[in-house]
Amino acid sequence: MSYGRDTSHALGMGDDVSNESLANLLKEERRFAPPADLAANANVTAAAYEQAAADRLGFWAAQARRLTWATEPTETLDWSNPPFAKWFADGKLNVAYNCVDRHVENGLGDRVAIHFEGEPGDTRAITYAELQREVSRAANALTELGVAAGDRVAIYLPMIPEAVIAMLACARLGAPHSVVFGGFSADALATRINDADARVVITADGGYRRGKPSALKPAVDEALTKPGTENVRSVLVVRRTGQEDVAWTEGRDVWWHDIVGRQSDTHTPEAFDAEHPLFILYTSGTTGKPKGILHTTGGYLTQVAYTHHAVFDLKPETDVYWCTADVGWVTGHSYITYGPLANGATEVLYEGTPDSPHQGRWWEIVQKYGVTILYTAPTAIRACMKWGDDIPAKYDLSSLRVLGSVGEPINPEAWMWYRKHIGADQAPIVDTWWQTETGGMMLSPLPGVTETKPGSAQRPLPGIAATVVDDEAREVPDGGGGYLVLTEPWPSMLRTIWGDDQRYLDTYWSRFEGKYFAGDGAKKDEDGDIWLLGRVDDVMLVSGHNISTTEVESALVSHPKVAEAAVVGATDPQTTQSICAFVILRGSAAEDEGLVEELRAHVGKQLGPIAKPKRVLPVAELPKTRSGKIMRRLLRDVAENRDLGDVSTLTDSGVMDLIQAKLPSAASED
Ligand code: 6R9
Repeated sequence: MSYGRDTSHALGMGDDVSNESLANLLKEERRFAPPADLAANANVTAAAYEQAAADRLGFWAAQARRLTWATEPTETLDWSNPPFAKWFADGKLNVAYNCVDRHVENGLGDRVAIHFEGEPGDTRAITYAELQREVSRAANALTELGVAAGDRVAIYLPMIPEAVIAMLACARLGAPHSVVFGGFSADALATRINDADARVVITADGGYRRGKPSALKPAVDEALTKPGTENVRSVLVVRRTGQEDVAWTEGRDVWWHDIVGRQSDTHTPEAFDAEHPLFILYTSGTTGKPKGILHTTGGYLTQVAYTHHAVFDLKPETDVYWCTADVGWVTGHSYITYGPLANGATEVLYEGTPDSPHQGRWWEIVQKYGVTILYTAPTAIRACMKWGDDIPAKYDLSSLRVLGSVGEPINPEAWMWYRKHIGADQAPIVDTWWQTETGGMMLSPLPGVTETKPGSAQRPLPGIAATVVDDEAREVPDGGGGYLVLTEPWPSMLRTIWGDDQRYLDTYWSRFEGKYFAGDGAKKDEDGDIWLLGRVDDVMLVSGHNISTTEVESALVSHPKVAEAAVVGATDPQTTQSICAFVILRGSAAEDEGLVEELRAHVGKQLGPIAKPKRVLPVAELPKTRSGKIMRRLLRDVAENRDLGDVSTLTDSGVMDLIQAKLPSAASED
């Protein structure tokens, strides 16, 4: 198993470039204490760290009591066959019952679970009582289609309530779901259907994107012509756009409103073992076939419910929570569907993009519903920065009290913008580090406890054990850099890669013995707070120095003319690799002669001459995944004049044509 190039003096270990840059990032000593009223009423205080440190398993056993169990677990962790964990193994529960029915039984049936805002402006408020009826009907319909516990169901839907309802209906039946992002191609869908051997696909005629209906069903039809998808016997189709030209395969395709509509709205949930599979979610990674990350029920639900309660300080009676993620991303699974609903939250679900029909759409939604907790990704924050401060300023955002970030390291500049222009210089920002594989949040500030620092995910949450190690697995001292590892099992950890235990061992557990290797570079500052530096695979090697993509990108974004940046190392005969930067300029900035030099000089000043990009290319867009992560692999292909590799997980494939078209002129600037 290879982890690419040796990164031994990696990511700042004795490397003057990175140490200097961290000093730069911290030079203003910007720290923000929690607001006093939030701290005084916080769900979780500093005592949680002590309790968890004194008795980690006891701490998680106590968190498991947030759930309603049909059979209470007596065992917490079975780690007798590492790294194959069993949490709460002798307990039994039903996940959908925990997310829906128990709230109705507790007298909260009239509470709104979901405020749905469709892209065209249609709305729907779904109470917990209605959600219970909808989920029951859907579960009855799936049963009629022959779905039984253990059968896999693929879900390929836009961001509409049926996506959440379908997930919960599967969970209710113990049928693991595999949600495939609606932006993925027919090929990507077919690969995932095949790998999970799905029996039913739930889709829609289409969804709305930028004001227009965009068809989904044709991709399902195409996927099902591909080898390995023969076992799909039914396709359940939600009517969302009402397009007239929906192709139909008799005997296989059924309308959701027909079959779900005619079911009974009651359904008795069955309790399943805590280790019963809940879902498979595919992560693409940089090479090889997608990995089907397997999550189970009891431990997963415990950790997502606890972290949603602790990190967002959720007060379900008064808060209105909004996570802008797509349900096809793990963030949508854990922090739209399972965590918030297990906690009885009221949440917003929005179908569209932030700039449709105008660039104030998100802030209009915050104002309309009085959103108090907002959870989004750095890529979206940088896009809003690019559009200008005057846009959010037009709306009343005073309801917001906690702001979250996830998906990438958040550049200090974007963090400060988020705090000032969205959080009124008041709301704490929780920068949450975690992965599809971790299932739930792992590192994050606590909003009522932590003094936050722009750009740092800071500390492992209570009950989580993480650190930074060097190439020899030695924990680095404060001020040192290396690899982020998780040193103890955690309840919402992946259990394996679907159908491939060996790959699970090789990918995550073989690099450092007994430790989970996350694949991210990280650094500890002088206080022991952790700063994420990007994927280890993306680290650049320039004249013998390892340079982190995150640091060069943050330096670029700290220039007033830059809204967003992506850097890659391109093969270079003199220096092994040279840094090639792709930048998106802020609203008013012009792409003039001197700009490229200005930006190179700015990075040189911030990080040292070695980190100066050799090339700087202003572009209109960057290639992104469903979660807004920049696909640096594709940019590397462009920078090295290669044909593009697999683009099937790109949200907008036209972006690459635009970028390639830029290249000849830019290259001649060298
Ligand atoms: C939840 C999610 C996981 C990778 C992870 C890391 C990056 C996520 C981050 C972050 C720095 C944060 N990442 N959150 N990096 N700070 N707060 O994103 O899952 O799509 O599987 O990606 O995302 O590189 O390893 P997933």
